Amino acid sequence: LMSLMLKASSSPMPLSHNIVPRVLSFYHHWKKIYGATFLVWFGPTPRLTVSDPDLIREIFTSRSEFYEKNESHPLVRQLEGDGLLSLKGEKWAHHRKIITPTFHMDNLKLLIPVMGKSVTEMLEKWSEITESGEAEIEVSDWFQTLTEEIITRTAFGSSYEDGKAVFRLQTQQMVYAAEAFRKNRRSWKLDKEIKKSLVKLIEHRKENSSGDSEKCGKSPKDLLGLMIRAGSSTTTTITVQDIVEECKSFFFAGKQTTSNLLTWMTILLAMHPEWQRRARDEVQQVCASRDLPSKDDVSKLKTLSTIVYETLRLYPPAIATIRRAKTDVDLGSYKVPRGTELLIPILAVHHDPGLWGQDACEFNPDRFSEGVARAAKHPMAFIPFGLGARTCIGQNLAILQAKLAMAVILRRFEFRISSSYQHAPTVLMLLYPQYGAPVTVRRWSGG
Ligand code: MNH
Repeated sequence: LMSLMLKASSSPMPLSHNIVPRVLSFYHHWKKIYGATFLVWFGPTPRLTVSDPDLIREIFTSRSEFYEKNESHPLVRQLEGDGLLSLKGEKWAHHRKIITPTFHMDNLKLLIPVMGKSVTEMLEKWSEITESGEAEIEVSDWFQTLTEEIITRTAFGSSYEDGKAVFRLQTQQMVYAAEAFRKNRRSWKLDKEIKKSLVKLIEHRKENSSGDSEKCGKSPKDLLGLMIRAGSSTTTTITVQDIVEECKSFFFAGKQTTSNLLTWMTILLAMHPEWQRRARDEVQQVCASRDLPSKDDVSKLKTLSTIVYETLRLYPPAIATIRRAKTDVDLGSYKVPRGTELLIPILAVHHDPGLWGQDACEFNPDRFSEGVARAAKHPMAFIPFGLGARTCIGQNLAILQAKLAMAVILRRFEFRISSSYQHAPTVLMLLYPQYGAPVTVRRWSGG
């Protein structure tokens, strides 16, 4: 390992803060020697890195019954809660079934006005800032506020105000945890407070739940409502504690991921003005005089879709995921002993020239013009949300949100990358720009 690291660090590539080429150079180096699947000892645990898409398919879908999720680091587990992200077996299946309706497109589309309102409010503030021309803003901060708003709505629906207060605490908890990965007493203390507040919120909603039953068909199904209803039916068992954990899980999984997507998308469009123009032209044409794109408009924004996908390919917020072999199992021609961890290096698969061609590291949304399945040489080469039964439950929400927000932004603003921007994708759980995303915006009013 040491010699590989030295070799990589003395490569002609300038040593930058950009971890992407560094991760990729290790990966390509090992792959050249050992092939697409190789073993790395991760402390005491043998961990197989699997980047062959045929084997990825086995793990995620065709033979997924032989694999399970691994346990997160205790601090991550505390942040993410014992919810969908980390549950296993029957309890996972039970919760997944209850929560799935939250993410049906018919339900999500009811959120469009809410999303539109949040984006519009954000842009009104941008308008004030750019009153006298252009202004530099830190887009990742703005997008976090935006995605927090949406995730709070999808989780808590009519209990939005109380939910917002709890999620504000959870944001603080993440800051504490990130600041002091080892000395995290404050994070544990706050965890108690968050859970206490959630219990109170849930009890309150239960008492007042007659008003938001399924009868009022127009109000979106939120996680909380669905879980409370499931918990009070006679055939299912969901405790208040379970609901608490799912709320935490939701926020953890849904806020930063989507704001990172929006942030990378903005960076890429700021650096590729020709694509920004193409996307804006499309929005103008599709939305015509409608200020807020409708659900149908959103699905017609094809160029914008390819931009979202290409962003997720180059900068997948989750750069890897891990499974563990539940029993001794054959993986392709490998005999994998029980307990082995399998790392699926999403970032590396997304940059593999064998799958994506020699321009694998370049931004070219056109590669998605024939759809996601045909963008690469293998349909399993694009896996920003994982695959199979445990694929991301929030992917439609994330994509809808990203397209809607960007469509509204493009109609009112143009932007370029600030001269103070330093390209440094780095990982702290997720892939994010280490020195932020300063972008210079100015109002756009037709061209
Ligand atoms: Mn999401 C699982 C990435 C947005 C809620 N998410 C996953 C997985 C990936 C992922 C990868 C699968 C992990 C694995 O197989 O080990 N998620 C993303 C990305 C975005 C995202 C890249 C945005 C961009 N996720 C969201 C949003 C929500 C959400 C938004 C919720 C509102 N994700 C989840 C949940 C799971 C998950 C819940 C776990 C699902 C399960 O295991 O049943």
